[in-house]
Amino acid sequence: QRIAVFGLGHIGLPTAALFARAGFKVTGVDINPETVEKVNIGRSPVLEPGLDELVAEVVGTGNLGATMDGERAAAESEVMIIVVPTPVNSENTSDLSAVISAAETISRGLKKGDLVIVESTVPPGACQNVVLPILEKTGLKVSEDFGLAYTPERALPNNTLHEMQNNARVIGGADPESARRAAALYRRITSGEVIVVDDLMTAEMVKLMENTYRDTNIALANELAVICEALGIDAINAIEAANHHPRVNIHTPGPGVGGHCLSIDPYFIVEMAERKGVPARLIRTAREVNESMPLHVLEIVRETLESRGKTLKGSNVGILGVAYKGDVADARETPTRPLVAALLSEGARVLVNDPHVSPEIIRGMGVEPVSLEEALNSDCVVLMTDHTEYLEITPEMIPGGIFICTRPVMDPERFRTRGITFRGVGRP
Ligand code: SAJ
Repeated sequence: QRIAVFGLGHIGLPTAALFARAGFKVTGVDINPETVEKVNIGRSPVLEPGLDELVAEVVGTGNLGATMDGERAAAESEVMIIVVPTPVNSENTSDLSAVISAAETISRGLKKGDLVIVESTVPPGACQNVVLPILEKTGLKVSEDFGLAYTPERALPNNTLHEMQNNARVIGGADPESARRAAALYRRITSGEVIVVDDLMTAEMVKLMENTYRDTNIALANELAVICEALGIDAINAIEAANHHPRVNIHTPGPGVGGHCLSIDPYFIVEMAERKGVPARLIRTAREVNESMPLHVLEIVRETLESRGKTLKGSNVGILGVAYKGDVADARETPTRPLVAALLSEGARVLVNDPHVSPEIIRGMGVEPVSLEEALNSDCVVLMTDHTEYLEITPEMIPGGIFICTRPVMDPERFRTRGITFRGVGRP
């Protein structure tokens, strides 16, 4: 069986490489010529542990190749997998243009007996109402002539290869045969449980429910943290104690929720709910709470500087971390971006450091990247990302005497006993 994977990003490339290692002939399709070129010389354009080695191996055996010619790849394959990005636009509604364009390309190579699988995160109903009509424009009929299935990827960035091979996988089909074929295929790359759900839309919803569960629970933790700050309670210690309850798992407060998934997927549910006249109040409010967190950090910085007789305007503020979470290079939807923008508009001098994120991305925020030492040498140091490198920071490394640690990764007492003003999200 030949497989064509449309989209060679964070999820598509590891998926293609794992199928290639399982013995399939896989063609990776991407619209970016640099991505195609890099994969074809056996290198991974995506930073992900183990992926470079795996791509080298399967390109070496000839089981994986990349191309920009999607129509031909579709014509030469029996299985086509769509793994392209689905961002939200400025009105927080889904932008399915990449999925539509991949489906159109596939339709030009679609044949009787083919199976089309969508992995991209989409609003419920998109496979049935957006992808299927494009494929059926060919005159071929789903279930009779070709199969269609949806299976969301749930691997965690930085642990993608391990999770892809071990996580449970949810599959929904346009019909039982489509689901069965897709399930048989994924059993070749994962030892996790393969769960076939009622239909395409159920599988689409499962993915969105998972990320909405996380986002909403993080919002609860963030709201509790802000309330605790006002009451003079250390929220981190309180949450730790509450989580000893056997049925309680309060999430970790922080500077906001970044990344391409948790901060976007809830909007797909909101969009479809509101179209049906259901308000999705809680989910929308959770987004608002999480999106307000960078400005809450700004207020902590302002208050702390003022308590030391300084103002935001004219102060040097060192920012540690641009990535949306520790030890990744990904800065999509990072809470650091709105914080930096707000600090700049308040007239602060902002010194941004991140050992993982590329200097171009930092320049895109309107600041020059600086060394860790320079960032630490500020009036106020704000830790935004829990990169391993930052865990080595000691009180002596903060000459300005103010440390705002927005992640619960440092012991406040260690800094306070050395005369440092230590604050953070949930730390009064
Ligand atoms: N965060 C908190 N508090 C927490 C947990 C996370 O503030 O208690 C923040 C993180 O710092 C980060 C953001 O939330 O900014 C998201 O981080 P994450 O590590 O929870 O998730 P992602 O976006 O890297 O990956 C998620 C995963 N989904 C779930 O855990 C439900 C992953 O399994 C999915 O495959 C991925 O989204 C995706 O592609 O949807």
